[in-house]
Amino acid sequence: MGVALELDVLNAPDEDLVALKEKVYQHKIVVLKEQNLSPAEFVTFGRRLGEVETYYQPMYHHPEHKEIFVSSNVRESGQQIGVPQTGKFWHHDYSFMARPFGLTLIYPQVVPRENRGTYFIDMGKAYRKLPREMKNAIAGTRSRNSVRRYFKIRPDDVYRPITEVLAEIEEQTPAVTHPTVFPHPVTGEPLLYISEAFTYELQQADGTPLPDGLLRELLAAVGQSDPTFQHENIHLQTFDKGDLLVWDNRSLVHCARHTVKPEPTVSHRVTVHDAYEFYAGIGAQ
Ligand code: 7UC
Ligand code: FE
Repeated sequence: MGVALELDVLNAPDEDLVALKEKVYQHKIVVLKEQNLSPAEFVTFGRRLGEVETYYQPMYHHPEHKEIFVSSNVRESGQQIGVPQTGKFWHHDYSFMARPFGLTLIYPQVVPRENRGTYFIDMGKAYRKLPREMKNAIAGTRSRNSVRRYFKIRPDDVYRPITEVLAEIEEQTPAVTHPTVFPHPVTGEPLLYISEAFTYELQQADGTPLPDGLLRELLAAVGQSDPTFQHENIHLQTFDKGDLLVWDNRSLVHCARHTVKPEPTVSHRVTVHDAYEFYAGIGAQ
């Protein structure tokens, strides 16, 4: 999984960007080396790839460019910018939303010395390796997804009753239904679309819930419940300063590395809808 590429992302002709996306669909992660982009230029690059999605919660926004999601534990003149410790759980970005995006772009700004990198699992490959009985058990089923277990308490939530916060989450981001398995719109590869963080139930096509044990078994089989990150499906993608990662958010679940000792880390993210439906027929139900 993963391939490195040199590309002048702002000046390359459109066909090079089409080729870049082809590489992302094929190799799942592309690392663009030696990038030197301002936040505005990072957004411009995102726009060249498709429709940029702005994160639904302003707490994550870059102060000048709301299209940039900031993950940071570094205070700037005493101020918290963005949100610290994001994504430390297995997930696809935005799978708790009705219309997730196909591409995630991460541009690390402050790279930790140790503990750098992000864990990934290729859920196409993981699906292929599942025992036949498990594939049969989930054929034609769908998954229910919600952000509720990983919603971050905001500074303004202090002293609010938890039940009020929970009600707000359900109202603003009601649970969504997606197919448990769908073919990648470009490669046709079947992708298992479940995550430890956001998927809370599998159901039959008629809405009948499947036993919780099945979801747990699937997550364990693909490597999403291994606390040691030693499962053979888990890939640690490292990066250096100047790297810009583009990955296939349909195929990959990812998990931010658990830092043993806290080190300064800042990362900018832009997310993009490509020219294809996330999966065929999304939004039609
Ligand atoms: O703070 C976080 O870890 C954000 C997470 C709940 N959502 C990221 C996403 O794009 O799904
Ligand atoms: Fe993420």
